[in-house]
Amino acid sequence: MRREAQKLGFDACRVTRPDVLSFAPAVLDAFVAEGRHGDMDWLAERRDWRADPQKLWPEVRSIVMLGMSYGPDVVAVPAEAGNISVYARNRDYHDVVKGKLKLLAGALLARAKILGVFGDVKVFVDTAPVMEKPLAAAAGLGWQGRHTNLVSREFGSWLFLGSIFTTLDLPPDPPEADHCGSCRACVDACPTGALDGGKIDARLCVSYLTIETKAQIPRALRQKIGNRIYGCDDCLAACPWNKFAQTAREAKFLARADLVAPPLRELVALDEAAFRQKFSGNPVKRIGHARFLRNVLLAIGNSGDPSLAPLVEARLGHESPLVRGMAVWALSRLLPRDEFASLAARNHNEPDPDVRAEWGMG
Ligand code: B12
Ligand code: SF4
Ligand code: SF4
Repeated sequence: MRREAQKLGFDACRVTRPDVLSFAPAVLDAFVAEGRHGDMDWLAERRDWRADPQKLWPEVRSIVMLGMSYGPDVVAVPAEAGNISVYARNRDYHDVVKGKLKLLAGALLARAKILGVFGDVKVFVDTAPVMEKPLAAAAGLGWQGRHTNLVSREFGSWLFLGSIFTTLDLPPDPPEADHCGSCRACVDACPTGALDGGKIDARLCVSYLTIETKAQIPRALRQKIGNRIYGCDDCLAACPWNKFAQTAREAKFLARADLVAPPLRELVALDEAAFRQKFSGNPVKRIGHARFLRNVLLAIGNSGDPSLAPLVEARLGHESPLVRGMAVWALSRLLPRDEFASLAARNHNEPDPDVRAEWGMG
């Protein structure tokens, strides 16, 4: 199976049992009770399935955990451009990994059949309530670092995870030991202080703020987000184990040239159709045009470039209050105080209370 996995493009393939998450119910409950999941209600729901693969699928006997490297050749992006996180600079990994998981699962069943054993499979890549990181750690793909993601001695922090649940009895592999030692580089690198010793508060994480939340981004965090318009890599990039990482083998994960440092002035001008076309097959499309504009306007507000103000003003009439509100905030940062005040006076009939507050209208 490992040879087949390697041929399909997986970089790591190991097996664990479905009963290895005994600690997970308490951890998940605490995570949700503390509100660390923010508005990701889907994390609070079906916690029993997430914490126990046998509740998700009672027939499961073994779990094959797969890792696929998306090691970048460039991480840093110039401050005047939009920063799309490494994982989202080309094709959506859900599509790429899932296709390969299905092929590998088919090969696994075919091999078993030759030996006279019949089984069943289900494949997941962040498509069901499955705790992929602790399962991967139990299978020995790596360990959960202080940034909470799986770190591998061979691939650093740049591994996508996926799983094959099967009714077949496969011999499990031993787990990997924790190799963080006294390092805290990821915790210190986080721009918003979202990490505390192996735990994350998603509400503070730039990835959550720019990808998951459908709400407005809190004012107190906006400057810290800088030019990040989709996700964040700071904690992953800080990890010393990345020195062993290689550039992704899968061409669909190599960065598209136009997505490495896209100029903010081009992004803010995209209309809905152009947005859909540019991000077709790419993860960014998942947040939709309005939230994308919210993020781009935030980055423009942090750009210090007043020549972008007219493009921002053009968004004051957008139908979404998320966009209008962030446009107001960006203008408050780019325009001289008197110009901003006279613009506010001209927009006195803004209907949304949150956007009125951004104008300082109370
Ligand atoms: C929800 C989610 C998010 C949320 C929350 C992140 C999080 N850490 O949970 C947000 C939107 C913030 C997010 C961001 C990112 N994500 Co995400 N995300 C997920 C998802 C869907 C579920 C994760 C989950 O179960 N969280 C719930 C918490 C409770 O789990 P946990 O962090 O593992 O908690 C453990 C520890 O904190 C610890 N712990 C906590 N409290 C306590 C207390 C005690 C007593 C003990 C012992 C332990 C303990 O134990 C917990 C369980 O093991 C997974 C896919 C999946 N289905 O698993 C992808 C996944 C984790 N994400 C992934 C990626 C790539 C990212 C980003 C890098 C994307 C980006 N560039 O922007 C960032 C990284 C941010 C970060 N530092 O985590 C990858 C990670 C791959 C890897 N190598 O690990 C995954 C696995 C998707 C995939 N299939 O590849 N993500
Ligand atoms: S992804 Fe960014 S904001 Fe989120 S925990 Fe990592 S460094 Fe912090
Ligand atoms: S940066 Fe350091 S603490 Fe964080 S995951 Fe990597 S080795 Fe562990």
